[in-house]
Amino acid sequence: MEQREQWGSRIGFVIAAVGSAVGLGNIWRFPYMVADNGGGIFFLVYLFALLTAGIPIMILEFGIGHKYRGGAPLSFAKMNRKFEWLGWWQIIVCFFIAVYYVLVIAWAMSYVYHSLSLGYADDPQNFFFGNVLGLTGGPFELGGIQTQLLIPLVLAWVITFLTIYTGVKAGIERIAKVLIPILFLMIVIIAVRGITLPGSAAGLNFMFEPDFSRLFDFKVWTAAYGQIFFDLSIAFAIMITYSSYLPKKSDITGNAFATCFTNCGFSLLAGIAVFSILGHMAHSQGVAVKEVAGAGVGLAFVTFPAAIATIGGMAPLFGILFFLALTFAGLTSLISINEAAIAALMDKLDMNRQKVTIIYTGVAAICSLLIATGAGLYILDIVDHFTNNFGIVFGGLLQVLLVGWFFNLNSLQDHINSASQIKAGSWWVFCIKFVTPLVAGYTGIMTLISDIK
Ligand code: VAL
Repeated sequence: MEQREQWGSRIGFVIAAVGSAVGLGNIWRFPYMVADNGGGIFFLVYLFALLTAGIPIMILEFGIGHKYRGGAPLSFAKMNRKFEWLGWWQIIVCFFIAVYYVLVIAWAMSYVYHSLSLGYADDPQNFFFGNVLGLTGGPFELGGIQTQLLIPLVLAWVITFLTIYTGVKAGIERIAKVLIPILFLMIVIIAVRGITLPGSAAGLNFMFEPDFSRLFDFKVWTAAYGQIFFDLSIAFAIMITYSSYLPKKSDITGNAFATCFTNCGFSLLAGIAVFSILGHMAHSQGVAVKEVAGAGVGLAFVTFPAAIATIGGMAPLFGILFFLALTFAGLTSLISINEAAIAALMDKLDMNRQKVTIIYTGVAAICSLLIATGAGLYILDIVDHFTNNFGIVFGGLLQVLLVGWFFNLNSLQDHINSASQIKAGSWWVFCIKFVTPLVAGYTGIMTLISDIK
């Protein structure tokens, strides 16, 4: 057996983990989750989910990967042979996410190009559904893939392939070190521009003002928990895989806190950037923010482009910055989603990185081309719903149940604490054993019931 690859440095690992966590989930998904789920109340529940599930599970996953030094299936199998299937469940989730995730990156790439002329500004709805997605008829019309999507789609796969093929340190770590700082800079520039626009305060109020009547709405809880899992890349094999490349002596909890806070800080910035600009658009049209904000998956591609156009002279530049940020964030995450699956296959088949990468990315790329048709958006919405609310939430739930209740959690706790400055104490055990299973179980079951109805 070859020796397991390693990150070049601690900071390299944290940047790669942040690169995975910060993705479309933060820029594209987070704002529409806020908009669809009661504004500030969603944000509060999201923070609760971060503290009780996000951080504890990140520590757990970093601990598992680091202790057992394998991708998710191998790590779970080393804990207990009977747990291996859970790892494969998480890998299947990765596969489904990768196949649609790359599509959204392709949309973002094509919007970088269209920002030059603001081609999307006049009629953003028709532009997105007609020009970009090629939908002219009903929702299930299966049109052919648009050439303008084919090029970015192939490009996204080529970048992903080359990065993973090159390896952990020379590929994944290196690309994250280049793209992530640029990404943060771009979002800061957009947020600063956003909050200096007239009307931005109304947009921010919309994001932060809690509608307490929805505090007990299970949909808000489901959305917030689902968002935390997706957003932090937890419960679907990625963080276990990334931490399996850490050196022996590593500060597990410190790394977990750094990754979680940087990621959620980024979501906050992205939310501020998006809602302040939406606030400005609402202001210039003389309507309430609520009326412009609720567009579901289309928020970033239909509503936001229209809002960008209201900025004035610098609009094309801000369009480019926004969609480039989306592209960079998406690529470093796409790489991690595929790395989780590739590492698992390498462990299982005892094949080298290069061979597995060629086969796996080839298959995934073909599948994504197949759904990149006119019906892509609808497929995407359905797959997103199922992978998040069932695949990820139940995968996370089973993980905390199995590891928390059917495994000696204390031995893992000792391992985590051996080189960590902040200790994972009884608060951590309490969150893993009780809080997360209860909330994730409740929201998962409620969603199942409402879907069946
Ligand atoms: N966490 C990433 C995101 O927020 C991916 C890996 C799902 O987009």
